[in-house]
Amino acid sequence: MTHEISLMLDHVHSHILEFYLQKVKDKNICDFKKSRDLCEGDIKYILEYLSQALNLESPQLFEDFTAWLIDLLVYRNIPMHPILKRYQILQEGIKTVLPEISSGVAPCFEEALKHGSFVPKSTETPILPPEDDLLGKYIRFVIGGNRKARELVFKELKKGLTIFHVYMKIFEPAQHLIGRLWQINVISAAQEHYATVVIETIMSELYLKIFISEKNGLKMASFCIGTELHELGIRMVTDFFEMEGWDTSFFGAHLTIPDMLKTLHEESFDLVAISTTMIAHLKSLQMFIQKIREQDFSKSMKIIASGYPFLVDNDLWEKGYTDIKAQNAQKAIRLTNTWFNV
Ligand code: B12
Repeated sequence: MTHEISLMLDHVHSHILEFYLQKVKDKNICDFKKSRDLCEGDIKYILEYLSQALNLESPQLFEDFTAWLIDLLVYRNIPMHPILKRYQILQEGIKTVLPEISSGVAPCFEEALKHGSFVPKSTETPILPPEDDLLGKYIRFVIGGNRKARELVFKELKKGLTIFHVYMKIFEPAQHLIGRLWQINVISAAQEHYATVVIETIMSELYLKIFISEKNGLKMASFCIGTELHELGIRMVTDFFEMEGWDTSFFGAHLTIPDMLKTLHEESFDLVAISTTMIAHLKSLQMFIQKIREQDFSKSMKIIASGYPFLVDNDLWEKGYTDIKAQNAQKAIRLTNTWFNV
């Protein structure tokens, strides 16, 4: 039902936007002349997330987005009042342009406004792990732009630390913490980018250790969906499959659906793994999976999808996304190996 509401909302998107901009101008909510584009951009963004949440009947997705947005703005000293106002005008706009969907949309706004999501989750700077801890050292080097981050990882690998440990106990928590520090305006986007590049470099160097496992005869392809740029997670998942004996191909981000289908068509993969971090890409993910399922070549192929939105709403797996419900690489490997009798 809310899937139809999402389609209707998309259809009248430009009218709601017009209503919104007019109201903002009339009520002089922001310096409209100066910030028209910003205003338009923001509201398009909000509408996109609202539509994604409606499409999947998942108000939690909109609530999660709202909480994230509030944190982001508050830490940049942008007061919360105009944001609240924006949501109100948006609701008013939907009611005016398409009154028949207004009650269907309401639960999303209600969910977003309850749980105190209009209050930042925490106003404290997250505490870095202790300085003498491996993760603590690594993260300090990375934030400081210090090349010792790479050295540290290789020294520990030499001492016997596993790639699994490096990925899951250093890289993943460090990246999540770095993301939070960027969100609350403690570190810059450039520092965040540097952290990613450090990991990408190390991961490439590790290929010599990863691509040596005995093969089990199964092939896996992995992608990020659409314009999703968060590649590291699915790249790590792919490496774990490779180390488990799968013959893997990591295709990364920014391929169109026809390109991805062509790739799957050309080689016979047993498994396709797809990742999305941004809630905004869930519709593309749904479309891609639907297209794969329509192809003859997919009859014997298994599909797994995961990433951040699946952790926000655990029910997403049941909404036609995936053959195997696995939120992490280990579970995905265990379940697919069982499925293929490995
Ligand atoms: C690095 C980073 C980037 C890099 C990505 C570079 C790259 N090559 O990957 C760049 C700079 C491109 C980027 C851009 C953006 N980012 Co960013 N980014 C991050 C950051 C800091 C780290 C991501 C990462 O490397 N994670 C490490 C991996 C190992 O963890 P993971 O992704 O969770 O993956 C694990 C699991 O989820 C799981 N998994 C994932 N996929 C799959 C699939 C399958 C099948 C399975 C089984 C498991 C699985 O397994 C993985 C391993 O355990 C995160 C912070 C965070 N909390 O994630 C923000 C973050 C994700 N980004 C964010 C934002 C907002 C953006 C931008 C919109 C910023 C902007 N203003 O432009 C853009 C959007 C780009 C886009 N269109 O996708 C927000 C998202 C907030 C939200 N709730 O929507 C975050 C959370 C930062 C924050 N705290 O605000 N980002």
